[in-house]
Amino acid sequence: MKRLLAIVFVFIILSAQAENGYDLWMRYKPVESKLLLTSYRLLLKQVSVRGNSETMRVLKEELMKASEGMLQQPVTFTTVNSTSRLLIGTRISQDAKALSSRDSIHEIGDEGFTIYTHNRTQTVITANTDIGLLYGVFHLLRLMQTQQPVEQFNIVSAPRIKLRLLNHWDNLNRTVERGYAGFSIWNWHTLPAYIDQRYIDYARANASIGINGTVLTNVNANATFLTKAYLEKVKALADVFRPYGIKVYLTARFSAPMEIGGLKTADPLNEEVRQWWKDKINEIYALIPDFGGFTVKANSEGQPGPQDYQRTHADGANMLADAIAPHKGIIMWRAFVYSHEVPDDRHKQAWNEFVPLDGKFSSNVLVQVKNGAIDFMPREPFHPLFGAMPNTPLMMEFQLTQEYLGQGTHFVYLAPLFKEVLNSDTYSKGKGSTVAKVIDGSLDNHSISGMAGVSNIGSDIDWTGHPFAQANWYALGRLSWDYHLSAEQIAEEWLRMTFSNDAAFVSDAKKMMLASREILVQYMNPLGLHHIMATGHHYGPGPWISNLSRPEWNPTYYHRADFAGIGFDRTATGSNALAQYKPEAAKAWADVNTIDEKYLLWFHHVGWTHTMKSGRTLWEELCYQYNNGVDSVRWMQQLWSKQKAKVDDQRYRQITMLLNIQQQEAVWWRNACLLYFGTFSKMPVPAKYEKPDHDLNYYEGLSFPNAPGN
Ligand code: BDP
Repeated sequence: MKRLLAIVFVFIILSAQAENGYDLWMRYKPVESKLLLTSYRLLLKQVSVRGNSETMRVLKEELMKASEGMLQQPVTFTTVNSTSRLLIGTRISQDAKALSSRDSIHEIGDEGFTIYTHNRTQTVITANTDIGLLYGVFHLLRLMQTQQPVEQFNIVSAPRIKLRLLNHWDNLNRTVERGYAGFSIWNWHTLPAYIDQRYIDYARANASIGINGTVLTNVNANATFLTKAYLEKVKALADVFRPYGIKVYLTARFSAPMEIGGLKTADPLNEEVRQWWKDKINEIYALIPDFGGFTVKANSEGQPGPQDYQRTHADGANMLADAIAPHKGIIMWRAFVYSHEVPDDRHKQAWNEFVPLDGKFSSNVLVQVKNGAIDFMPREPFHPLFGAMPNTPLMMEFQLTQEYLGQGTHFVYLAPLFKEVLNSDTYSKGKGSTVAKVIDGSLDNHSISGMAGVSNIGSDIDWTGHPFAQANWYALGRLSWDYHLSAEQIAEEWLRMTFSNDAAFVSDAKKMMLASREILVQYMNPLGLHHIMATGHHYGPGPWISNLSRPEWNPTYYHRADFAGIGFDRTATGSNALAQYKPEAAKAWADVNTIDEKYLLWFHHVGWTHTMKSGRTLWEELCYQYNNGVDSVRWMQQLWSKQKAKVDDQRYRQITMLLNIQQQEAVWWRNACLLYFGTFSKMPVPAKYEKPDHDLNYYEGLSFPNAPGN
């Protein structure tokens, strides 16, 4: 018996230490520095908290959890101020003068907070709402987790973007479209009666980074989610998320009035259809009074929509917007549209369809635009719609799940990609009209604004499959709160909280994170190549594929390799997609000799012997890029191997194995692409580079009928 107990005890200890990634960036590990420990303990010993809403309850729970973990000390909560070092409550002004000189409480809105030090002894977290306080507490905890001093605060923080959302592409049967981390975390079968602890931890994680909404369902929508039984399930989730400031949203299937409503049409101008949506929306709000609204994919990739009735996107969006307006809900109408019946360059189609509709959308509609004009590629120029629809609030859609960036196995930190897009200048109102200013509403004076990330979350124990993919979820939250944060700053925070405060580890791991996206571009889609993944599942290279029914689903459509050269001519001599940008923006890409070569083959069809800035020919440069990408993955492997003593064994091994896969796949990409493009360039790969271990036939013959996420 004793032995059994001992075994159980050892097991409990070991499993408590096991780092499987479930705790994300909220691990609350013991603070090692004695000095910091003393000051943190003093601060959290007794905390005065005013208010007793559900939000205040979860705020206290979080403080308790963090304090017990980091400081091995419980928190005593009181409502009296005098002896507490930390005061938390709405509109506390211990020091009214200091507050007003600090932009004041008035400017931080419904979600912002301030943290200030009063009389050198008290720390005050205050806000206009309890949610603001919760964000303030998470901010304070982040400072402690990353070992910052807590003696002197003067922080004012408010989100730059109003709707900070995750988009789950999750289906009724728990598969996740383009999901690489297991099944959906929503267990529709056991909802509403069973509340998985994951739902609560999901809410905590999101609140800790400022995410305030979640679209629960796939954009390729299923009308069943709008039936009574499923709305009860959605309500159960909404109830869990509410204290954390998170609203739920759904995707609306445009043909729902026919599929579940028994109507003969879904024409947005038909009275019965309009009434059906009004009734449905009223039903939703009776269950979920703070329901956020709908995301809609319509007339895109076979989805139903208003154009089925010769109506416009605006007709469709406004019909829903009018029905939801009395409840203050919003409609996020996606601009991801293209049609095989339109012979024009796919790059141009969204712009062609949406720009004429600018100003025609109701005031509670946002048009949701992917960051680039084609589709979540490793690198794309910014979408030409940004800056082209000043009378419509445009929101950003990024993809966290790495559909086209190595899926579940490649180490790719996406903040540099997000920042590259946000910092791009549209020139729509002169220099400095960045994409960030378009989407935060400041450029064109919009009062609603949004940023969404297509979720990379699934049922895997560590949520995202690849431990480093958690950083992409984290980065979306942090950047939608404040896009001025640098990719480096975000990486550093995340690493310290998720792995370790060890300076050498943070420095090495940060190097890997910051280089990782460029490395993937090199071994996958260098020099502006795009959409040359195998079709359907998008796993691995498939530049040779040309037999799909829709031309724009074929990689050959995008790279256009021939004996003369390679690349898509989108200048005036080609599709002229360039003309959709303001001339100042287009200028940077128009000339094959001056263009930033990162975008070269995106905009130009270039001869194989064209001289690049490096002095190499285009063919040599392509060979160099692919090989350098592979070498750089090997560099990542080496750098990671040095971290063994610095991180827990489980995640160390996990990442080691994943980097091995990434290395093999980078080699696969390089070999397949160079062998294939070489059939056009008719030039050999320079002898100094590694020889491919198979011929082109071998690579063309690989098939993956069960690749995930499809
Ligand atoms: C594509 C995905 C597809 C999505 C589509 C979308 O391959 O699964 O449904 O985007 O965003 O990239 O609607």
